[in-house]
Amino acid sequence: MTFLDLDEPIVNASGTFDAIAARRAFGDALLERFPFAAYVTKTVTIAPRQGNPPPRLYELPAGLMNSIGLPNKGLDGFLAEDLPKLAELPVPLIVNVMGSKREDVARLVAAFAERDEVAALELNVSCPNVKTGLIMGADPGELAGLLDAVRPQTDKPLIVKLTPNCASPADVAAAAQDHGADAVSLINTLRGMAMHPRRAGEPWLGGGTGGVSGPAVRAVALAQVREVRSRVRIPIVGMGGIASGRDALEFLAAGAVAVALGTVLFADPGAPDRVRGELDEELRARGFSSPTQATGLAHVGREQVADKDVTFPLIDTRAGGGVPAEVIAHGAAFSSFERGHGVDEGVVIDLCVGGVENADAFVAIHKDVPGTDRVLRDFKKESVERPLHPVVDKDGVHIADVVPDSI
Ligand code: RRO
Repeated sequence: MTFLDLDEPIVNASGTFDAIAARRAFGDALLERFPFAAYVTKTVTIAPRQGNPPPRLYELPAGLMNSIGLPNKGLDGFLAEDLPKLAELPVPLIVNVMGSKREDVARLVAAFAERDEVAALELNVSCPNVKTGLIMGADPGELAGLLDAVRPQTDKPLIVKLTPNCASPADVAAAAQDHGADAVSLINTLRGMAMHPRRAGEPWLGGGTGGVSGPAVRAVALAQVREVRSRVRIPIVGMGGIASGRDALEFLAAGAVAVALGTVLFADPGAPDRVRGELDEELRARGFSSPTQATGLAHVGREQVADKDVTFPLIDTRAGGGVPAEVIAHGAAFSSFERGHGVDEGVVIDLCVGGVENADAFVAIHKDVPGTDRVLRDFKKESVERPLHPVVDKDGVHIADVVPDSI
């Protein structure tokens, strides 16, 4: 896998799984079967913080709202008390850091740069619950300035955690990439509020407003992952309401190389194993042998043909040497039939970008879906009338033939 060389695609979202408390509860059993491919810490700041006044949580019809306010022991406390414990986890450790000034973030990053226990850093520029939390993450210019200060401090991978609370997450992601970020993760929570049930006009949360997470934000997150993927080449860790293997597959298809579970963990601590099992089923049903093969399916054809060139490898060519023909066909299947939109000839033909032989593969997979034969017939007709256009990746490697006008 292209993200930190993980061979599994599921990590935790920062702040939603306390590995130290879990170790206390489950002992070494936690280490023997750690539920995530990497562990992301709760945000660390330079000075210790108490966090926001209670109440800190509010349950929503389809999610959760939090206003935790970043309680943590501060850099020194984390280094002395938490890091030694987290270093015992059997997976790469990603430390999430945040500061209200560039210099603070640079100092945090420099401190962790020296620690072999730390595999990567996640820059939290997206917390909705502290006054300065969003300033650097909502504006591409601010984020560029932050990365210019932080990048020289470490060779470790830097992951920028993006906010959905801004005009253009894709612009921010592009600034992150251009100024040295190795990956982006998205989304952090969406800002929201709840009124006190008895005291009209007063907010329920002690912090006033909070961050909305869970199934309520999944569609927003999916759209943003897809949009960011169409702008940047660096790996994306997708998150936002993922609660099933199907959800995970959709985030991969939208362009993520790994996914994070967050809010679901509070209701279902067994979610990592369950989601991984379900994802395997989803992948197997489509003939994929690894999650990587599903990455970027929702992009197949479109950006490539628009540019007459590929602006990013849809499926990392370092991992597998190009996009297999079946993947293109599966992509079509995933995007149309499987989405339950029925057989829309136009859509299916548009998405059958791999050429006639791929359309055959497509039909082989979906031979029981009513209308498939007719779609194939029409597709063959289309592709004969309109010559296929070869698509190459950024290294000039041929990855597919497409029907140019149909995309
Ligand atoms: O601690 C929090 O209130 C918090 C943080 Br740092 C964050 O990044 N996102 C969130 O929803 N809550």
